[in-house]
Amino acid sequence: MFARIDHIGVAVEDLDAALALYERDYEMQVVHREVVDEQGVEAVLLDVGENHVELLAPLGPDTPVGKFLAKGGPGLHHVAYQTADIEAELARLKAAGARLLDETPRTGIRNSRVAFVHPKSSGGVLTEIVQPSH
Ligand code: CMX
Repeated sequence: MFARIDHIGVAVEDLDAALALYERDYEMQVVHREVVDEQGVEAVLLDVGENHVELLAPLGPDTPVGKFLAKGGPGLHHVAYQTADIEAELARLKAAGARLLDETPRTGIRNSRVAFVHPKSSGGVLTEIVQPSH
């Protein structure tokens, strides 16, 4: 079962320009910034209560976020749900017919374990399952 929304991922062209909106105008606090090579992004996490907004800038055009920006420009990229047992979630979703982009978890931000479900099998919403490292 999903415990809660972990974060909402937002694709941006320029992290520092995006921070002018999220940090200065929305007054959200930056809690983490990291280059996640395995996902082809530089990401910034901002606190919103117990959840986060994750700003995502691509490391290059031939990355998931780079292609997304080229196709439609900046905007909502994915929703991430948190779980304490990602293998169990993936097995359950696979049995339910979900199109898993990752059959086994990959390394995500802050050393979390993550896996994605294709938007075509989740109502048009790219969906991430996250198991935090702690
Ligand atoms: N949300 C909703 N729909 C999306 C989407 C998104 N983020 N990205 C692509 N799509 C849609 C496209 O618009 C396209 O739809 P149409 O066929 O109707 O035009 C379709 O999905 C394309 O699917 P595809 O050809 O299988 O794949 P793409 O090469 O466009 O890649 C995806 C899309 C989701 C498979 C790829 O981005 C992926 O593997 N994502 C998972 C990893 C990821 O996104 N990492 C970055 C975030 C990392 C992090 O959070 O740390």
